[in-house]
Amino acid sequence: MRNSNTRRLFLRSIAAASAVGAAGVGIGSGQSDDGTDADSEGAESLVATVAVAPEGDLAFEPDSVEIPLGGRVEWEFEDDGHNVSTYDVASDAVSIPAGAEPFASYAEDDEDEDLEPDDLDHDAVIEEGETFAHTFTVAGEYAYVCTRHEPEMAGTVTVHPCVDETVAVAPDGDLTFDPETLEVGLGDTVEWEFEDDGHNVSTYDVASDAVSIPDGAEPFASYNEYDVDPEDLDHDAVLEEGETFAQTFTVAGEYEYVCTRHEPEMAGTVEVSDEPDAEVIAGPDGAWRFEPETVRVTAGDVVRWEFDSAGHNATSHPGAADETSNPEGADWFATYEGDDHFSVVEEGTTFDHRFVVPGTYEYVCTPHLPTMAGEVVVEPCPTDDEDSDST
Ligand SMILES: [Cu+2]
Repeated sequence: MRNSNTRRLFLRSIAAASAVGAAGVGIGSGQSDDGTDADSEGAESLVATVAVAPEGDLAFEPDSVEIPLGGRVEWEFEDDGHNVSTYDVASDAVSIPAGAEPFASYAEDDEDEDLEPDDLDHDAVIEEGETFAHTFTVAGEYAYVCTRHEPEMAGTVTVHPCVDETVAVAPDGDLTFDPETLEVGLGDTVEWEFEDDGHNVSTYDVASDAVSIPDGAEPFASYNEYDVDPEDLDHDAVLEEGETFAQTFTVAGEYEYVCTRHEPEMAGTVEVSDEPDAEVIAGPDGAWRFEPETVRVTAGDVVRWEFDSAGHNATSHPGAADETSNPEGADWFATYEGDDHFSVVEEGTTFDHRFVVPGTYEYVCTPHLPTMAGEVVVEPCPTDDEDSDST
């Protein structure tokens, strides 16, 4: 169940956001689906291959790779006795972005993933000829090691965000954010581009009295670190000119942020609307169909289902029907939790899902098969020619 914790948190946030102005709220559930066919579209840029211990060398080759959001890295083990790990209980040299989940080549079985990090066997290795793959659903920098051969055996994966809007930080050296107020849609990603040294972006109220975030949202900062309590973060930490910071907004509402070094002059606002990127009407006028049947979105986009009549559901769960399918490494989605695939929702319910892994998702309303089915086609986000390093 890779990334399932992150996903559930996200869905809870989305559900809370959707409650405003909606007659009902759908709560989704999901988990990784590794058993279905990948969509080959854009597969070349989406997948990076890393050789583990080529010719017996204690190295990852290449030792750094870059992929877009929703992309996958495949580690091909060319010798015995190695692993891939991002668990900080196993190594001091690893790091992952705030909001991401640690992963390792020895924590891929469901039963392993239910274990606490301390209870995993961090010395477990993979044999020559085997492959380990991980799909990245949170943008940022990942530093990983082979726990048996660090510090020699270490590598990085950079996952580029899908940026919807940008904000200039200290343009021309001015103590401002430009634009000062930005309006974005639900699930959108904002990237702050630092045009001068010595600034940051923060919504932590332990750092400033001037910040605020909506109920149900998590505070964020350009100096965020994985699994560090707000009090223990360095709220004076700054980025350098040329660096960027990206944040995805999954809870609607108003976010007031500051540069902790230059407030109150340096302050800005992001207004996140409740607007999804695409909408699907389920059961329009009682008809057994999804309208439109096919929606096309970009990685990182939010699709909202509005149930116009009672007795329907929407699910891409691999166990729900033969007709369902999800891209390799992608989370499936469903309007219900658990395995009761005939659970239906009430009229007026809305259900949101943010699609991160590109490919084609075939979903159904199980009570009304075979007529009631639809698909979501997720395109990779456009590649940026410029180097955009996320922090
Ligand atoms: Cu139906």
